[in-house]
Amino acid sequence: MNRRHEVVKENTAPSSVLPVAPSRGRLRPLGLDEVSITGGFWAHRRHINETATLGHCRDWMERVGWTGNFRAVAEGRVHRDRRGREFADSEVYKLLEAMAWQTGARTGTGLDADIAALTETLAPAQAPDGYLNTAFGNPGQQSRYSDLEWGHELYCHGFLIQAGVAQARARGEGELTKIARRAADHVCATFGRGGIEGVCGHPEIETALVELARLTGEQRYLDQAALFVDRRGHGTLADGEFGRVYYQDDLPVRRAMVLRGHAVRALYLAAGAVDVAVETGDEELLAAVVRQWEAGVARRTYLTGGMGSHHRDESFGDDFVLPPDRAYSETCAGVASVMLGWRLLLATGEPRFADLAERTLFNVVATSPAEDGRAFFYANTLHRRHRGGVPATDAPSPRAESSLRAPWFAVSCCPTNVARTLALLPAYLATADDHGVQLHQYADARITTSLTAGHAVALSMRTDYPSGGNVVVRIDGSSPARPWTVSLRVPAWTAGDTVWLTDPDGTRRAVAAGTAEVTRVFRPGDEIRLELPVRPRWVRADPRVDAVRAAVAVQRGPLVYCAESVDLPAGHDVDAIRVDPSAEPEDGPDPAGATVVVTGQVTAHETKHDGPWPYRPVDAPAAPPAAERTGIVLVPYHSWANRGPATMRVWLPAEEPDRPTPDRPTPPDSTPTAR
Ligand code: FUB
Ligand code: ZN
Repeated sequence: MNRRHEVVKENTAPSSVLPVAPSRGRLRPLGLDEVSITGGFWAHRRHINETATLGHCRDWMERVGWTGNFRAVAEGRVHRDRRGREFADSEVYKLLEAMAWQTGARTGTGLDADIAALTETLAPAQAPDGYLNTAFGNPGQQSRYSDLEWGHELYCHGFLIQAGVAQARARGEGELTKIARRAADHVCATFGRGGIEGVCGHPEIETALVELARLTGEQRYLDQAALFVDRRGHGTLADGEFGRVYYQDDLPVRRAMVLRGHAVRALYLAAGAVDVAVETGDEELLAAVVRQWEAGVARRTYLTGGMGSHHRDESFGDDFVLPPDRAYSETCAGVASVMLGWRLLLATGEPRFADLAERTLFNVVATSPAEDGRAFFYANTLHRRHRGGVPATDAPSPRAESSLRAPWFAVSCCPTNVARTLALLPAYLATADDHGVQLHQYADARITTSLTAGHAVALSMRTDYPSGGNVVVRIDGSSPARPWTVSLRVPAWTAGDTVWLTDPDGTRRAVAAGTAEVTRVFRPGDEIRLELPVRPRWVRADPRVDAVRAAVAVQRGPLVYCAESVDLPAGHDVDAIRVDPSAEPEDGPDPAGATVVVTGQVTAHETKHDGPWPYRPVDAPAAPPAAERTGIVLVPYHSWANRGPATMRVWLPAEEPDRPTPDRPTPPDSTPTAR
């Protein structure tokens, strides 16, 4: 038994508007009625999400026929008229979930009518026994559960259930919740003991059933989720094109050592396994997921937090197989990684889970949507070699095409996943326990909660993060006056720099990466100041990440930066950049963090110097001749491709040590071949 991951505390007084509501854990989540984001980076994106993305998704789903599929079922013509991939129903459910959380955050109350209209559309398609799917089981279609490997029926039911839970938590049980419960009852009746002894090719139902159990208090939903988790890994799914590892059916969850197979599948499964482990007190299962997370993060994760390096099967690569130009890093995998990290953080209280979530939120989730919230990256490459075409605006794009975000995809799982994540984002900022409030992510925000019955606290954060690193936490209220603790995550990216924390009495002390705490009888107006050293820094990869061995990247606070061809002189390209890592990267002109400038060379169209063979003996002279050294502008990775077609790279090749540069000639006694 791993004591470190023991779930120690019963959660007794949760808010009602909780995306994830474990009954036990180290930390108690706060609801969307307890935390609000009031300004800054995320407030802006949440506003765009609410005012543009939600409607955009709803309109596209109508346009491509995915909402119409439900009408086609009700009218008995779905076998003829159905549109979209087998999992298209799930996008309607994810949109409903996003809308529901937005209403829970009290800003999106105008969405109630949209939720009602969409619910009315799908309700008549539900069979009397609760089954609801537009691709299977209706007259003229393949029979129910005849293709567990690829059919996604349980996956779709899972998202339906999550939407129903979101409605219940945000606005109280409504029609959508009732539909979701009927679907869950059907799943339990069909896949429970004595039923079909199978699992879905795409995990998702597990986490949904646990959340429904948490909502309703009904044990059978939890039992069914636990059954699904334990059934996986025993080869009930066919050994298909990508092997059973693709759907994590190669090994039981408890025995697996690392995140593997299809990235989104692996991460949803891991999230569901944590949910089951927490509710059943199964420390072995929790420890197994922590072990997989550790190995996956240490050896299979991009600098951006992105996961999954295989385009072919959207899967994790082997250890250290993280090629930047083939990074798949699907947006949904980023969303799923944040979901998993949140559950692990609640269960264990360890800040490392919030560290990765921060990295992933800023560099994957925030990267996907365009500035106007109406186009999205599906794959999040770290190196784009070709400018690519402009994606169609009147038809869905293939999933990973072009350097530009596309308005919609034939497989459009990512936009709705971004939408629901942004809608529930305030819930990821902070937690509480009997002793205080823990701040995990920094944003302008207001927090009000009760630590114990009768001990209400209120605080607010003001910050320019991530442009700057100053965070001011102000105590707005504490009643009655008694000691409690404010805990602040000190991000792992600060390692090596000094982080300062100033107490309300003005005492300033250095704090280390991890968690910093201030405990006292707070008075309204008390302030705690955290000074995070946000400055551009070079980063290198473990040498086993062969693909970027001779390259460096820039990180500034939690943000990863990239070179984009639109910032280079005409006729130059990102593939012709060589940087000098001995010269520190510097902030560009205001506004803070908008650009970073590094020193290096950019030769004009290096690829034009192609010879007949791309290799040369190491002692042969390098071609082309070195260019003048210059300042090279980098921009935050999340902002790339917002200025038209461009090439881009995160990892920048370092100047070759054996290549003379105009102002730094090779010393006469150097022995380049020995380096
Ligand atoms: O299979 C459903 C979703 O479509 C997956 O999660 C994504 O990777 C995409 O393939
Ligand atoms: Zn996706």
